[in-house]
Amino acid sequence: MNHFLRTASMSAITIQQHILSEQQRFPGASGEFSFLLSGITLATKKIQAQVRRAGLTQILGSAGNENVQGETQQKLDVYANEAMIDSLAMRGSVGVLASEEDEHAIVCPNEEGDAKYAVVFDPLDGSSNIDVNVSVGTTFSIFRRPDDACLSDPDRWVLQPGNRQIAAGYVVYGSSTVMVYTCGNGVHGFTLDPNVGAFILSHEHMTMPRQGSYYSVNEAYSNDFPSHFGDYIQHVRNGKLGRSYSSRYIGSLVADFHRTLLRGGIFMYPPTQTHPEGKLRLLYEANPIAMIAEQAGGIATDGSRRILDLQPNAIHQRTPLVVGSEVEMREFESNFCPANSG
Ligand code: P6P
Repeated sequence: MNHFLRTASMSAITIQQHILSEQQRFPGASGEFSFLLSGITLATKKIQAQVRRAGLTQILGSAGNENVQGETQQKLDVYANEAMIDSLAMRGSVGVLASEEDEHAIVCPNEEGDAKYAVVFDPLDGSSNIDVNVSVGTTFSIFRRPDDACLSDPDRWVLQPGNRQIAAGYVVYGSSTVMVYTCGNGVHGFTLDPNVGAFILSHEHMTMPRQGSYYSVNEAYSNDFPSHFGDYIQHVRNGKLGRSYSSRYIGSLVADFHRTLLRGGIFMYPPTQTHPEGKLRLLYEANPIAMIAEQAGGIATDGSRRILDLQPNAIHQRTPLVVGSEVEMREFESNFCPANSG
């Protein structure tokens, strides 16, 4: 094999190279946007290094306190949160951060006053699965500063509807570490090569199958769900969508959604008695997932309204989430959603 062929076969595309090519779509971004995204990739490499060693470094177990959600913070939650903040706060172009682990938005040091972006994230989603070695994930969502927003009112930077995200994505720490992101120009996946320490393009232009063969819901709460959700699940179970389905539920949103993105099907977290507004958080769980889903040809609602059109009023606001393939989602919307089916 001649040199060029050999080189070509080795020329993997790193996420940095891909981000730079995406950068061209943001005139005037002058490299700040790609620098911001590289801050996220750096943080997630640090997080995955700890997730991979959790059982070895006594990092398991709770940090002994609770986060704003009233959930016991795992030490890895704290580490992951600090990794994201440390990697993003000093990027210059970032003015405001909002994290699942912090009650209030974080204003970043910005002497020039020219910060353009806000980043919202869940540093380690599904962390209750850490000690049992089940996949967990990091989610992120990036907004431009609203024209009339200033750093004295940080909430204005992040309380934007998901349709204003300029980029969103997640990292799933599973059998391999995969980052999936979109800048509004399709969905692309990168697998971390631990030998090189780089995210390498492994899934270009990801599209969700029009129909899958999995439904994903915590069936322990079936008696709690509004009846149309249970009716729909029974409809799917009875083969009314033209095929048999399997149930898959990991209890880690990023992992459950990643399977739905790759294999199709439907994921549902309906309202329950414990969480009548839904359990999942709009800003840093539903919104990034919904942007990825729509960019890949899927659909994401709160059971009746498009997730990306919801106007948030609070950073930790919760929402029901129904997300998945076109066939399953249209069937739910047309024949089971009270708002549409009359
Ligand atoms: P349940 C993890 O705590 C999380 O926020 C999501 O990652 C996951 O989809 C959901 O909660 C699981 O909730 O009530 O089924 O355990």
